[in-house]
Amino acid sequence: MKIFDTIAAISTPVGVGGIAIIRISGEDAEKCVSNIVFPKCGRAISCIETHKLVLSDIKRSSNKSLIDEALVAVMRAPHSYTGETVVEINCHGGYAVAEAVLEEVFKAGARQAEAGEFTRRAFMNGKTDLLRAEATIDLIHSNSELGRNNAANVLSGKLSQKVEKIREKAVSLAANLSAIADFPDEIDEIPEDELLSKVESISLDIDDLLDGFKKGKIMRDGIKTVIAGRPNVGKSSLLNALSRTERAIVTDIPGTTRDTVEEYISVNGIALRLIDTAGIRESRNSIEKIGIEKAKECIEDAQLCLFVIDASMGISDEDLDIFEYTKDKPIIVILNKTDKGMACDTAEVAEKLGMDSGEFVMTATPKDGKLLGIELLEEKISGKFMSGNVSKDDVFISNERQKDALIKASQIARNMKNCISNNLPNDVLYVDLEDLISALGEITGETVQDEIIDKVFERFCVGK
Ligand SMILES: Nc1nc2c(ncn2[C@@H]2O[C@H](COP(=O)(O)OP(=O)(O)OP(=O)(O)O)[C@@H](O)[C@H]2O)c(=O)[nH]1
Ligand SMILES: [Mg+2]
Repeated sequence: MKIFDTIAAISTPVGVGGIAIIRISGEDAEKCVSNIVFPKCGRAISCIETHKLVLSDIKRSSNKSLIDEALVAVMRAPHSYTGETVVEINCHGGYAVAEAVLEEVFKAGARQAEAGEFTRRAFMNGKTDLLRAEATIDLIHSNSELGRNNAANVLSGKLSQKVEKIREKAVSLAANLSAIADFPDEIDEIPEDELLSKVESISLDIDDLLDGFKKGKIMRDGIKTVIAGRPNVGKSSLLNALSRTERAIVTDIPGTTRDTVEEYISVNGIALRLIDTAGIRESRNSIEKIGIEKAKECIEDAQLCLFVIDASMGISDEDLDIFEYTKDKPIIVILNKTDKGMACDTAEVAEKLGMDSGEFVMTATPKDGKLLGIELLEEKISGKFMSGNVSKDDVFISNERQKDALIKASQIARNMKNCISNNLPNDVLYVDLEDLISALGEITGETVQDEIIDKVFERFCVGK
């Protein structure tokens, strides 16, 4: 166990709420509260059972005036989140109480914890690996069911186990090669086909994990989705229908939406950052012009474009001009206002857009009428990004750091296969294998550099 100084922070968000939690971790955690926490049972905090909540008076150290009544728990090392002794004070929420308690804890010698410092200590003390630490922050930030489920699975160690299994295969092969090199007369060489199949198996496992990245990233970060089209085709109505809100203003005046309007929604467990934009057209109005420029910028960095056409008007040259902007994006074409009848047939639209009409979704989103096609649209959106079923137990890598280390490992494995096919000596293979083991160790944090660890914990909030 490494020894650090004692840190403290308010772990709950700032603001009015039922409770606030002050967390203190370090060798002197108990000492830092011994003069301010007075259990109602009359015992000193040092005599309180570990991992048990005790109702206590929290008093100022100077004049023993009462700050609050709180539930306090001591979790003695090494059985705590950080691996150090941790004290948690569950006081009343709000602005003044937690600040007053924290001030007393600082006076007693603790210092303000930095962002993610509690989890960083857990990592340094071997309580968690880097994958699981990242999952902690992903779980806190998750805003969709699939994102939450994946983060929870990673936190439970499922991904670490997968990586560890691949690493074990590589370590075992390295041990074999090393034994052969040390005792060439006693241990037989591994036949080429057997060697190749061992490396192939490692390579397949790595690529299998890499294949899940796209899904994992979408689960974690969601999809930036822009609704685009001509004025008045029903873009804002669509945002409202998908978000089940009246978030965007809907009127029959073309050019109603000027600025972008955003709403976070969940579509079949996937988070969508849904952005409604100004209808694109030639405009002389300076405000509308800015809105139209913003719409074009939004389309440029969107991951999905919902391109809306007013089916009751048919497809126009203006529609086709806007479609040009969306050309390189994953796109779903929506034929809206179908309740008013169709002025075009889908084959004609498909031909003009150069797409398969099976890709279209027909909707009706009248202000006070019946919505149609919204569920189908949701299925189309999720289907576009989540092909195949995702089971509750599946676990995916989800960030660039994990992906980069796996790509490195995958390239080394490919290189090893070439080495074997070209009959290069085992010591060349052994060097590659060491690099591969190190790349896999980077993922779990076993062989990772300090700067990468710093980057991981930068994303954390204070108090976690
Ligand atoms: N009948 C019918 N009316 C619709 C439908 N969708 C939208 N509307 C009406 O069409 C008008 C324009 O709808 P909006 O959602 O504001 O259209 P928009 O594309 O956001 O328009 P701008 O913001 O001006 O670009 C409103 O009067 C809506 O009630 C639909 O499916 N059927
Ligand atoms: Mg609008």
